[in-house]
Amino acid sequence: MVMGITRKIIHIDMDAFYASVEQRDNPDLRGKAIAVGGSPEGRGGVVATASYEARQFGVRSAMPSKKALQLCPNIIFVKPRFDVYKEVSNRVRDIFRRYTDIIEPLSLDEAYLDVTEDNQQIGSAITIAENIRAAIRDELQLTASAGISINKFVAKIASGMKKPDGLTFIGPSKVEEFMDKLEIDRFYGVGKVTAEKMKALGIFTGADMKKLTLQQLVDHFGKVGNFFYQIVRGIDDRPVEPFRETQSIGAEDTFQADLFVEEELHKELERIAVIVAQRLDKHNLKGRTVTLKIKYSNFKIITRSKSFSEPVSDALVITNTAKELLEGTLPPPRGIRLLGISLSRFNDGTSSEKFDPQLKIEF
Ligand code: DCP
Ligand code: MG
Repeated sequence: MVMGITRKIIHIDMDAFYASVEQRDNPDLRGKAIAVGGSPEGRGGVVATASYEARQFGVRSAMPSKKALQLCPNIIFVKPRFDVYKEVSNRVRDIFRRYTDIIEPLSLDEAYLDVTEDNQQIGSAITIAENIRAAIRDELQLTASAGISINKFVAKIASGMKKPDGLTFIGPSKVEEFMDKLEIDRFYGVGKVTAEKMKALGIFTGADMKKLTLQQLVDHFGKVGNFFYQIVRGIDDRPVEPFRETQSIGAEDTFQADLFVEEELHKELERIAVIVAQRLDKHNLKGRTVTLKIKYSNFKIITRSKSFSEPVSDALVITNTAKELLEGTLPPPRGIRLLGISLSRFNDGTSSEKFDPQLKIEF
């Protein structure tokens, strides 16, 4: 692809993925409020995802099952079947491959596709996205939503706009207006803390952000300020990267007040470990190395790691390892502002799909 050409990027995201697969495979669950994951008594565990019927009651991903049960007393909890989701995910990727080889999966249920030049010379990204959605519906009895635009950032947000079973196209001439109106909470990659900081600065939308100079954005937000500067102007040159290897998966949290007490730190680690375990599940990954990150009140950051001979992904193992790593740093020299846990050194079971550079060159 020659730089400068307007790219055609599609982002596809399956609708209520795990829950839809369960409803597809078990007719008794169709039309019903279901949650995949969590425990039936509402004791412990969190919801991986909920059917759209359950979402009407406010049930959401990552919600404790206890809360889900309160919101929706008739909810049915279903045990996840990750091997089935992985298989469906592979079938969806086979469908993508009919149209392009430039596919970047973000998780089992979503991927970017670059169809600037598609394999069938269809030309229209909208037609390709509709064909893909139809194939997923006809061949897999599932629905997916699509976002189409000139870059990854806009395509990804667009795919969420008409969920479920929707398609949203943001054409080249509409991108800047789209970004102007976009609320910063919906910016992909902007977490709660950053969002609060932006609001305190009077930045609520892309248009607000555009009023800041590059220097101001970098001063306030560091390196990512560069990205913000570009993205509000509709510029996102990140390529769709096929076979990009995930290096690490983790989660971290900045606390309202600095923490000192071991019990409190343990509670936070337990919470963060559950999120990490969920993310690993979602990506079907296990890691050999667990890393604990600690940021102190003076912004000094330290990390401590432990490696296992076998890859791990279990929340309890991650929690205990993180606690053990924390132990070695106690008592804290000063208040702890942030804790993070990540896993790396995966064997992701997809190594057979690993990139063969020779395949890429076509003359
Ligand atoms: N998932 C999870 N834990 C989370 C979020 C997601 O285990 N906190 C899993 C279950 C989802 C799948 O990943 O089915 C895909 O995540 P999405 O965020 O795309 O959510 P869904 O596909 O379930 O719903 P949507 O229709 O909103 O895309
Ligand atoms: Mg989805």
